[in-house]
Amino acid sequence: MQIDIISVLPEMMESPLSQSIVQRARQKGLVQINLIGLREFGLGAYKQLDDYPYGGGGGMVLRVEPLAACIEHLLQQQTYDEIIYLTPDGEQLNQKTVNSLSTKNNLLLICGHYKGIDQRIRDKYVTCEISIGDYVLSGGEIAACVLADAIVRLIPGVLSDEMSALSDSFQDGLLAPPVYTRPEIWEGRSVPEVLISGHEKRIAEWRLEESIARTRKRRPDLLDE
Ligand code: 6GU
Repeated sequence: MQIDIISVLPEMMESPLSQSIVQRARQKGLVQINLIGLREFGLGAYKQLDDYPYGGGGGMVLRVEPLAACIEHLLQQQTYDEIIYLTPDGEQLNQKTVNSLSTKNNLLLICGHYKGIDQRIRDKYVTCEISIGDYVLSGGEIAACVLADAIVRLIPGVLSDEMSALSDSFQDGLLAPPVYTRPEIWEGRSVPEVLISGHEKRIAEWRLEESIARTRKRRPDLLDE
């Protein structure tokens, strides 16, 4: 898979996408992530990227021409299955969308900034608009890292069988059950006896019950779906 990310601040994403599971996936060649700085496509001597919104109001808007030039430059090298704009007014991200995106080959992510990007870029190029929740971030970069991380861990070969994403929260529509490791007793608190019993069937039943109880308490909306 290839994930290209356009941003005014590409450096912001270097560290989060160069650690842990995402980094291992990149080293194994299972995903290629390219951070593309928009600045070099800026206008004039000052490489201008933004301008005042027509009709007034506060904030700045990313102009059409630098974004269009950058996207067209990339489109000369490959096509994309989806061109995704990260924006708080997008569709809220969930595991189902992540699962679906993890089956694609080429994704282009566009990070918004300031008050957003000129609507004409969205009309012409963007196939999918995603928000990571009902709150406002300073830019799309952190959201792009969230999306890329969630997608990359689902690419076959990225997680070992033991780490399998199938036991993640949400993957079966339920929150994950509690987990424990050594020591067996800590400050008088014991690990649930069933987990030490060695009974695989009882352990599986206990985990399912705990998952359902936790989901009912914290996220009853998930049980309705
Ligand atoms: Cl994708 N971008 C910004 N700027 N804020 C957000 C968001 C995205 N998702 C939630 N808040």
